[in-house]
Amino acid sequence: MTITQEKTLAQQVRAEFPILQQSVNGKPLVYLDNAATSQKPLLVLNTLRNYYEQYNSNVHRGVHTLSGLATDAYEGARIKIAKFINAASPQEIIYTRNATEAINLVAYAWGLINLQPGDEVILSVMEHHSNLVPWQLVTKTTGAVLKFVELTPDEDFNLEQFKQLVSNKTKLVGVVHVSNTLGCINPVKEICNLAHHYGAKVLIDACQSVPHLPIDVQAIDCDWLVASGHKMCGPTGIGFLYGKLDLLRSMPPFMGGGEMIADVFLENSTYADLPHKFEAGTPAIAEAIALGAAVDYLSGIGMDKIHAYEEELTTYLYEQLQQIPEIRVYGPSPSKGRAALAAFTAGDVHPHDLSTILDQAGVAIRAGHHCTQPLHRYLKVQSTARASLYFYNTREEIDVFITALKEAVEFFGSIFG
Ligand code: 7TS
Repeated sequence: MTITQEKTLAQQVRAEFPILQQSVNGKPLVYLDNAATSQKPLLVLNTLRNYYEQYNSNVHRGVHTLSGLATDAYEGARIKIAKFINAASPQEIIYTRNATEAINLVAYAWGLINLQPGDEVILSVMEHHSNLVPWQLVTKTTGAVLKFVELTPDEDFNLEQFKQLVSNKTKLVGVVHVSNTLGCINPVKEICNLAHHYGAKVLIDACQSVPHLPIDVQAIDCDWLVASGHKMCGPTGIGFLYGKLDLLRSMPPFMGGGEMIADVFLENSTYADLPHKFEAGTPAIAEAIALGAAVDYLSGIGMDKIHAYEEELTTYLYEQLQQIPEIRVYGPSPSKGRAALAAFTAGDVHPHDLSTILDQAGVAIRAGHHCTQPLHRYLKVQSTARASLYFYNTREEIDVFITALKEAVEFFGSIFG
């Protein structure tokens, strides 16, 4: 893809994101915090508004017209999500509040009853807290043991070490597809193959991959996969769990209440079929429908196109950062395959200070541990600054960011140096 085509994609879509048209601190907003949450196109905003203006109603409950419309749209969005990740059936898609809730669902509904004392759960040191803490809680209760895959010297997933760790004792492997800090794209298909050889199940945290790469759950052959709607142009408050049908069928409900039952008696109940068994209570109806619109929007552009565009943009970002001697970027180089983000430090300058100065230039980046505290500890750094891109970002925005970053580094250098 040529540079002209790159610019064309961002330019084509830019006007559809009203929030990006504003100034912050007197400067045009340069939004580079997409790994935390993405911005929303008009299609998604209008879908939310239309729902509340035209057919707001509870789903699966009434036979009246509005309830029928809401139910059709809610279930229609499920079909779109299933197609988007190539699930075999929409029944394999469970709506959750976010990826965190989806992981907790698996940890509690599957982990609590399937893990025994001495069983092993393999995670990696680069996991987001949401793919660590639920497993800490569940292994403490069950007596299962946590094991961790570390990094290669170039700060990538250590597949060779994983091959040594996985065994007949392994019952579950939980791995992030794209690290929100290192930007590495992990070999999830190979991880699934190896784990399945030993009869272990695999959960993929796809929070940072579903918004950016084409995903095919059947090709990956994962047992579960989770994502958050708000990182893929959708609203907050909605995410999903994909699970293989038989596996989801074998799992007991996570939460009890309305919507998830077949028959209720005073002492016991029978449960609804998938996916409703896991969707207790009134769901996030507007948000689910709007997530369907986000999927339409992304599919309309094409995930291959988004990925190709972001690859070039990421390489440019990485190269520009490498030009600043004080900057240390974490994770593998783009030649090894890298997602659209870069976490970095600038000598002794505190990332929060960097972020504050950049904000004055209208540039939004994140500073902190990005909910990967163990990874930061492993890298022997307290916190990092992170610029994360999406397909509506341009080279010119990266130039604005780099210029402001250089000025900030020089400013702090003149104070401390
Ligand atoms: N997994 C990964 C890899 C993530 O990046 C995040 C959010 C989550 C799980 C949790 O998502 P949630 O929607 O359930 O909260 N990551 C970030 C981030 O990097 N900055 O803010 C949130």
